[in-house]
Amino acid sequence: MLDNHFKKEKFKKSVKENVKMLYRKTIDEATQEQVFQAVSLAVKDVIIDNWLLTQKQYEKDDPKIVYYLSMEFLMGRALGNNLINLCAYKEVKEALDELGFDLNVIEDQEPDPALGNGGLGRLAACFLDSLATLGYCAYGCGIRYHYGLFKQKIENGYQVEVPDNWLKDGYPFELRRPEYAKEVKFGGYVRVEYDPATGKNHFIQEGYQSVRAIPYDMPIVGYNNQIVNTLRIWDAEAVNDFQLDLFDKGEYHKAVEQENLAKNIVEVLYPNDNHYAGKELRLKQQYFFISASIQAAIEKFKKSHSDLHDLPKKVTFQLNDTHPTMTVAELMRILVDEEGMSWEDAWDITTHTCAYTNHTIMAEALEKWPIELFSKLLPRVYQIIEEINRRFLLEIQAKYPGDQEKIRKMAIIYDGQVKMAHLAIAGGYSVNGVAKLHTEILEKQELRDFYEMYPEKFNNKTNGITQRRFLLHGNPLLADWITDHIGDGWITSLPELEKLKVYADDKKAQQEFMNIKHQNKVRLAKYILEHNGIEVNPNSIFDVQVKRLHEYKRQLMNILHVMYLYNKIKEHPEMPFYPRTFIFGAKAAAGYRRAKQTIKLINAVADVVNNDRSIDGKIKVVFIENYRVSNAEMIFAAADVSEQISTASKEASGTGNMKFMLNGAPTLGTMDGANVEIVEEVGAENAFIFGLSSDEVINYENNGGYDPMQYFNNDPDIRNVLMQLINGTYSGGDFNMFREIYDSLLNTNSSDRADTYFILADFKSYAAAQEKVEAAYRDEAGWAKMALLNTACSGKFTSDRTIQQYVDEIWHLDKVVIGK
Ligand code: CJB
Repeated sequence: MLDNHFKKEKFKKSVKENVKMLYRKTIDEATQEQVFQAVSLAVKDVIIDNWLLTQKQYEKDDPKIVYYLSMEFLMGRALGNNLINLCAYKEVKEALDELGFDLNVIEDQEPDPALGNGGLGRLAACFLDSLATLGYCAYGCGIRYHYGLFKQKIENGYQVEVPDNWLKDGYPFELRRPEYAKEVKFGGYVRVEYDPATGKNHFIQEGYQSVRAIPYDMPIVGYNNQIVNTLRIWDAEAVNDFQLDLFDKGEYHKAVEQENLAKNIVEVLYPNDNHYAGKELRLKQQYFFISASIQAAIEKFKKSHSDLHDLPKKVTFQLNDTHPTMTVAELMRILVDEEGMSWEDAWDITTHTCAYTNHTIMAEALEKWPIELFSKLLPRVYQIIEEINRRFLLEIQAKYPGDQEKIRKMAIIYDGQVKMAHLAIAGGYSVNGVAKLHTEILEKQELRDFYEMYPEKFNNKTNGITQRRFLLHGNPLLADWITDHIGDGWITSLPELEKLKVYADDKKAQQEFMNIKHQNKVRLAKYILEHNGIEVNPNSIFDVQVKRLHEYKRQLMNILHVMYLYNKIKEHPEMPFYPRTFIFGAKAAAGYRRAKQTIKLINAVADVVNNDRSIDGKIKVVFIENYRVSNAEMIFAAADVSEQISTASKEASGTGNMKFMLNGAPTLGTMDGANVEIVEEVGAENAFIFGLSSDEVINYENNGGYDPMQYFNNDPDIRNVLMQLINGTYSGGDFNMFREIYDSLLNTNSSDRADTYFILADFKSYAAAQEKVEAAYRDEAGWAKMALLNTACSGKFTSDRTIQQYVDEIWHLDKVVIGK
């Protein structure tokens, strides 16, 4: 699908024109950043034509639409990805070469739009890519945060957060759409007006403050199919910049407040992952983007349909976790208050239009809002939730007469709090988990009462990732090699990778495969040297753990194991040891103290180990600063070992695990999340599995009986490592620097059980699995086969498969083909 705009000469001309128009410069005077802007505009020009075509086709076909509502979209850079999906990457690379520019350097000029924290936001981005590629009509709806996730600097071993001003130079791929602005109302009170003519009450919000929601659209380019969908992110503006009438009435205060509300609401993404902060501003953000998105969706629906009762046939609102659950109440408000529908009809429509995805069972991530805060900020929406709750409790009572326990556990409003997950389950037609194990835990443990009441709503959708970004773009050498061997069908049909299995024992294929891995390791080593000043050996094993820093993900266990290995090498310098580079990348939430201490510990260990000449460079530890989508692509491509070591039952799915597998890195992990399915696909002999099972963990949690002290007392290796946290080994003699980490593992002076995440229980089986990794790596042919099989068996984990399952089992969308 080579659009003629990408005929090289024409493209070059367009870039030069753009440089001239934008900067009054000739191309050889332009900076790399200016060339990035000019190239992006030239690409956008092509995209816009397809965007229009897509719009026309949608108008003609009138397909069902999914609105993917999410507080987070962790998109990563767009330029390279757009070129990949337009099938124009190589042509543009050549064109730029001829102009004297390197496409890689130009791509590097783009800020990483980081409108998300981690897995949940990146999943949303992969889903948009698959939806467009599969030809489904979908809108991503979110917030145009002025500051995305902070940039991480490491100073003296500690994380320092730097604001991410990603819009500073203007973002070339977005399109402001003021004609679709919506008004969103906060606060005030509800006046009830009885209408004798109809016998109905009308609910009128008064004395409120408003914000104008302005949409910005970003194109989502499908792969090689001319489809361009839309990610619509909402910005906020004051309703009137200068409300003269308010000034006249002396309400200066109110005018300023409205302006501040607008300014604050979209200012910054909350940097928490798997953790709910409970701030009023966050609730404002949620209602802001939901109200605007639902209003826009209803308006769009009404343009081409006369009966709102048909909404469920044409629209699904998919709630990405509980953050957008306000949708249930806002849709009810619009249908009842604005469209004059009966409660019963509105409820029937709502409960056939909304669907909810659960992404975590971590208790601290469960959103519960105090009713005072909620009702003050959103008085009418709160009334509606009260009514939903009242009716829901009647339903529970009818099903379980006299069972107060059910009410206590299931009510939407209880104990002065609004429980968002309960609202999402009651108000929707589907509840899904994100991996088999996770969905099972939801059904049997976390949401058991709801599963018992509505078994038909529950289903599993194992996560997936897009191979277009994480292989075709991120690992071009491997992508080409695969295409040379099995053709390029895998780009849109990942299970075709299975055809690589016949090469698993082929010596030449093995060598080529490992040679590509080596080149990717050299590329990463260069990046590490440039960005971290650490020299690493590409012939060592690259053992990688990259993901958000969270106690349940157990980066701490990883670094404690490094300390243990280092002790062993020091004690037995002669013992055989295959050189290893332990690579970490992780941002910690700004207020998460324990996580930040772990970062310091990793860097402290790195300092000691990397500078100890006596160990001959056998171990290197690298903490890659500012882990994000753009460097992730390079890291996955270069990894030998994929560390997926969360406490079993805690990681809902994981998606990094899939990206490593796709790039040929075997999993070293627990039987948690989607690791279970990875092992199912590739075989236990091609992974390194260790640790407590989720049943064992849950059993300890429910029944007690776990005593970490026992490991400390009985295992001298463990004791030694833990003592080094408090004897100054890694802190230049400071006994207190890592005391809190030590206490968290052994001491119960806090209310939590010590070693909440069973690090000591799993430590020795982790160390044993690590030994197996080393032994396996020494067998070159064996390792090459294992690595190759990981790639060959990763077909299930494409987000194309996940999306097709959402379509078949939840959304029931119609496929669209341009020009048909
Ligand atoms: N997840 O990234 C987040 N943030 C949350 O607040 C809750 C969950 C993650 O979602 C991913 C996508 O489903 C999962 O793969 C991951 O296990 C989960 O932690």
